[in-house]
Amino acid sequence: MSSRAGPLEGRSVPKLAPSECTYAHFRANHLVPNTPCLFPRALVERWPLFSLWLHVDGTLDWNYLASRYGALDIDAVDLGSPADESSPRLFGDLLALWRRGAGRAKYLKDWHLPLAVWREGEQEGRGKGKERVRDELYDVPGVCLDDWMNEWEGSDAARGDDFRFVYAGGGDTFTPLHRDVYSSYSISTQIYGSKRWYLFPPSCTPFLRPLIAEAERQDTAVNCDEWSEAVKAEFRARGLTVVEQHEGETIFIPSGWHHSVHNLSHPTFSLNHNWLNSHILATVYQALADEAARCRDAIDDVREMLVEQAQREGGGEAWWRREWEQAVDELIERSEGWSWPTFWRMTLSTLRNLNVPFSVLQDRAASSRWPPIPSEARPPVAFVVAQVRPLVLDFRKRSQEEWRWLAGLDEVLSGVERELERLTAAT
Ligand SMILES: O=C(O)CCC(=O)C(=O)O
Repeated sequence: MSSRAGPLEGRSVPKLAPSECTYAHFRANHLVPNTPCLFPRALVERWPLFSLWLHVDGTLDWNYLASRYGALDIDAVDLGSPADESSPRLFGDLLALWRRGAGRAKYLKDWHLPLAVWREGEQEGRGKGKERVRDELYDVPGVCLDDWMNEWEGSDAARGDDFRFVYAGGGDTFTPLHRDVYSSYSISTQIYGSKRWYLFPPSCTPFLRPLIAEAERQDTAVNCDEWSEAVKAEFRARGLTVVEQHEGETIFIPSGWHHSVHNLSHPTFSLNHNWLNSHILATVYQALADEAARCRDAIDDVREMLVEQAQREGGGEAWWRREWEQAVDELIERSEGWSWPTFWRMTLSTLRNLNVPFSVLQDRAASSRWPPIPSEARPPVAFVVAQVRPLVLDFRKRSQEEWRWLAGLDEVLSGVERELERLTAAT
C-alpha cells in the first residue's frame, strides 16, 4: 500500500445500507443532488464474476482467469519511470507477470471484457451474448439501468461500442486527475484489491484546470497522491473528499466531478460502467456546446478558406455554411466520439421508449445488448420532458444553426419536438 497519501479526514462519502440500494433512494439522494456514494456488497453480491474470479477464501483464482481470458489480446500501459515498453500482448502473460510479483507498474485500462464476452456468446447464436455476460460476469444494477448512452449505442449495431470496462492494475498504478467522457456518470465495482479515490466537486474545476494544463505542458499528468499536505488541505477546504474503496464496494462518481484513482494492492481488478440520463442532460449538452466552440476556434482558417472559395466559385452562403458545419461536426466527432446528430438521435430514441409498455420493451430487449428499463427505474416522464424541452429550444436558437446545415438533423429535431408534444399530452 502506498504511504504517500495524507490522513483521510475532511468530508466523507456516504456508505449506503443494503436497504438504500434502491433507485428511489439513489435518485433522491445522489442523482438529483449529483453527489457521490459507496454502495455496499449487497448491490452486486449475485454477480457471478465474484465466485468465478475469487476462491471462497477471497484469494484470486489465477488459474481460472488464465484459462478463461488468458488468450485475449490486451493493450496495457506501463507507468514506471522509465517506462518498460515491453508490455505483454496477451492477458495471460500479464497475469503471469503479476503472479510472480512483477509488473507492478502495468495498468490495463478501459478493457472491453464484457463486450468481448458478449461477442463470443453472439457467435454461438443471437441473444446468447447477453446471457453469457449475465452468467459469467455481471448484471447492470437497477440503480443505473436508466442509461441513455448504452441504450442508444447498443441499438446501433454499426457502432458496436459500449462503455463498460475492466480496469486491471499492478500495485503501483493510478489514473490521473480527469473528468469522465461526455460528463457522464460512472460506477466502479471493486472486484479484487482496493483503491483510493480523490473526488472533487465541480466547484473545484476552475482551480484544477491550471494544474492539469501545466501537467500537460510538461507531458505528464496530475497525481494527487503526490500532492503536499498543504495542497490537499487547500482542496479539502474546497470540497475534496478522499475515500478508500474495498472489495465488493461500488463507488458512484457523479457527473462533472474530477477524480484521480490509486490502486492500493497488487493486483487490483474493478468493473466500470459509464452512463448518462435526463438528470445530467443539460450538463452533457453544455459539454458538447463547449467542445463545439473549441473545435470552431481550432479550425477557423477552414471557414475563411470556404468563404473565399464560395466567393471565387459563386457557391453562395448556403454552400460554405453546410461545408463548414460538416467540418466542425467531424472534428467534434473525432475528439469526443460523438456530436450533435448522435446526441439528438439518442434523445429521440429514449423519448420514443418512454411510455411504451414494459412487455414491448422486453421483446425489443431480446435483440439488444441491454436490459429493458422498468418505469420504476426511471424518473417520471414529466421530469424527462422538462429536461429535454429547454435544450431543444436552445438548440434551435443557436446562432450556428447546426440543425439547418447538418444533413438529417432538422428531421431528428422535429422528431424530438413531436415526441415532447406526444408525451406532454399523455401525462
Ligand atoms: O480505476 C481507475 O483507475 C479509473 C476509474 C475511473 O476513472 C472511473 O471509473 O471513472
